[in-house]
Amino acid sequence: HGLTTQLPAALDRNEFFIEYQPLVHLGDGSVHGAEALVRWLHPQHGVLTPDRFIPLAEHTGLIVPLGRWVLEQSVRQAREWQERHGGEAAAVPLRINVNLSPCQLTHPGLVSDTVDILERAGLEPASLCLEVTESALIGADDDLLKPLRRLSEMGVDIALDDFGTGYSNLANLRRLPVSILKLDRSFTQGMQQFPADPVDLKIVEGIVSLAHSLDLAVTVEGVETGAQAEQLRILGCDTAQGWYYARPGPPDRLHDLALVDA
Ligand code: G
Ligand code: G
Ligand code: MN
Ligand code: NA
Repeated sequence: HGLTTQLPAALDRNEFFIEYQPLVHLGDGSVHGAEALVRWLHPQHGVLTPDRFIPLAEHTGLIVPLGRWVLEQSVRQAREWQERHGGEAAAVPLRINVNLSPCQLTHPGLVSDTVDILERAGLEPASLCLEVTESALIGADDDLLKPLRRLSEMGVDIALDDFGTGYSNLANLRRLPVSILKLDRSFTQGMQQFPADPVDLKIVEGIVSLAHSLDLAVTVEGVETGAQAEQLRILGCDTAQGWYYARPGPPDRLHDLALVDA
């Protein structure tokens, strides 16, 4: 594959960049933080989204240095937002969510790299959330969970991404070092009409109630309309992300959004 062989040079030449999509509190719409989403500005093909190259990077192992680069950029960006907002003086510092591939989980440098990156940027661990897909943790043994547990003990939040699309048994949640469920976009799609499909409502209601009883916060993805936001808010979801609030964009846009409701 052409793109696969071009990946290492692309990292050297700085062809990757990060867009940030805001996460908001469903209660009042205020900005909570942002998710970092990597893109590749390819010299011939233009902007490529992660579905085009993350699987290739995972296959070749380049995801480890690429993921470290994404983490470092995003953590520095979060620190910069916080400083422009008054740093630790801000009531609630803006947070940053970064996606982790399964290969990064098994890489022995994960914990030390993360600690290093946070320290060098001067960002509190509690301002970082690492997103791991539900499928990456299905059947995870203790060796796989150990680094996540260490990060969680340091104060880093771990979110279970695309929740509801895997086959994980809900009782299994208790043994995962996870503090946030990111409800998959497919559930949000079921809230498109008002009132929403009663079965979808029951399912989301059940997930939210289980999550809260286990002290997990619930983030919803793919919110595209006000009706979806309102129904998910009534169901007790905590934070949301989607085109209704903002598409992924450059870092300064998040700063502007956060200032508007500050
Ligand atoms: O909006 P977008 O097409 O960027 O996101 C597609 C998917 O790519 C997301 O679901 C996300 O999980 C994944 N993704 C985006 N950025 C990264 C990244 O830096 N690392 C990894 N591993 N996955 C990412
Ligand atoms: O990590 P994850 O796969 O959840 O990344 C989020 C993905 O969802 C990205 O590809 C992002 O561009 C996309 N996305 C974000 N908001 C919306 C939305 O409101 N609707 C849809 N259809 N996709 C969205
Ligand atoms: Mn994600
Ligand atoms: Na997701």
